[in-house]
Amino acid sequence: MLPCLDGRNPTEEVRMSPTRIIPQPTEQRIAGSAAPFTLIVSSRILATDAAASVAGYLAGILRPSTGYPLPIVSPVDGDVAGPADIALHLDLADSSSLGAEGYTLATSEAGASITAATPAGLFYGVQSFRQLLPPEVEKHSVQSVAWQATSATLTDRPRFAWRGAMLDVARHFFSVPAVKRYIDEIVLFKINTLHLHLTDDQGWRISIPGRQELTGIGASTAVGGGSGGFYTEEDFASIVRYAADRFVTIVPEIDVPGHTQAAIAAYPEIGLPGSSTAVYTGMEVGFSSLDVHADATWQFLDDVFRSVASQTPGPYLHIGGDESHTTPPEEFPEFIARATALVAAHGKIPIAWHEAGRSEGLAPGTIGQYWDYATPERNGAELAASFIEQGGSIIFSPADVSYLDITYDESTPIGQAWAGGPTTVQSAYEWEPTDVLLGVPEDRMLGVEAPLWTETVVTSADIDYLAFPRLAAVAEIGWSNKDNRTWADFSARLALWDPRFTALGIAAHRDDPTAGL
Ligand code: TNX
Repeated sequence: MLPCLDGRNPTEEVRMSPTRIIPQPTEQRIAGSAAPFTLIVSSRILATDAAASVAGYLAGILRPSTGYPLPIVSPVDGDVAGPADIALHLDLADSSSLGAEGYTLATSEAGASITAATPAGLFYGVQSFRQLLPPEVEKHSVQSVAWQATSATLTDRPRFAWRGAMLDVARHFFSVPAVKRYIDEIVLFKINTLHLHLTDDQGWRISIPGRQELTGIGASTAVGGGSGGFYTEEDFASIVRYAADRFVTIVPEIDVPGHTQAAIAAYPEIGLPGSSTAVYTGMEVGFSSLDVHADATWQFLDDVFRSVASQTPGPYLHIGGDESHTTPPEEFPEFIARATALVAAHGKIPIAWHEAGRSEGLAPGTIGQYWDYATPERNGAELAASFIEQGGSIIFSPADVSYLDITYDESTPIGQAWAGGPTTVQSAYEWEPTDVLLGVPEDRMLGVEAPLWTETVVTSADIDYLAFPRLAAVAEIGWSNKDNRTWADFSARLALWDPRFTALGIAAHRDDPTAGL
């Protein structure tokens, strides 16, 4: 008999992954006869100093809903974990088998333990552990529930190093708490990178010392004419810290040479001669461009890249490069070569959308972000290949399956309908990076990223609705082995996630339950 099935018919249940965890773990065993782990009022979290911050994060999840004190105890000699305790073990010797982000998790009547070679691995073990507990654990007030976790043993590590989400804070601005909320949500699915699209035609959202007009004028509006907003240096630092505490790397994007109307409104001398210098609040793309030849442009980019590099501890700086339709085509490759070199000179690894592959002078190691479709329809495949030929690697964001702003179906009240849409949860799940670009070695595929463009997205509720559950689908593609995942199994696990989304306060989209089954 399988344990605790929420009243579902057990014969139905055995067809799906035993632990129901998303993303699907590498190996999982349910000890059929063993009794579950039970959290009780006297439970403790055992963790050495190096694991204390992850232990604090775990306690932060468990204490509000259980009401238990759950002290974090540093084990001293002879202090053995009891059957109601959760023990976090950091064991560097495990790095060869578990890698930098893997973990093992064991739960049973004998106790709960998570072992990893790194704090990041422990953190992912915690994300799996919380999913073994009843969904009410996600609530913020004390719940009266038996806090049992299925008896299970997991050994788990990610397939790809890059498991990303992108949030466009330029079309609409999202406050620091809204960004932190999204970080808390994406880590549920073991996402480790948050790409912030910080600048676009409709707004410039990061403070650059010495370039006051960027935020004075450039940040003053948004799509539809709202009041915009921007992150001060302290704001941005607090996002970066909050992300780092959750093992998320922030990747800042300064989109150039197109998508630059907000910057041009602030500093007209960097725009194409004769072009508009007004702020822009519409939804068109591809009409603005920096003046590639102007010294003012390069002085501007030097100021901006220097500041953004210094505000960002992570190794990457994204320069956009997409949809630069009014940049003279013969000047675009040279611009990209110079811009990627400038990023490298400021100590960061450049990333650019796949159009930048038109340049044969990419700075060494420049990463391409592919957004053509899962079956290429434009020239994305050849442009992505150019990054590989020049020694770089690829992040996969096929627009028709991973763009979270595309509508789910005809009735989706927000979002956009291009990119082969609508994009169902099933289509967000049923694609495979190694099938997109043939001939790219797997070790040059960094991973996957799901972008959320925000022309039509205004609130955190809007973010939640478009991102979930499709981000969970893309996260599983990034984490789980390809031969270890199927839509039928994923959709069954997703259905069981439903009460957890509710408990978390995430009003996720629900597909027609009969669709795709
Ligand atoms: C395409 S494809 C964009 C964005 C838009 C988005 C809307 C690419 C790199 N850029 O500028 O916001 O479509 O879905």
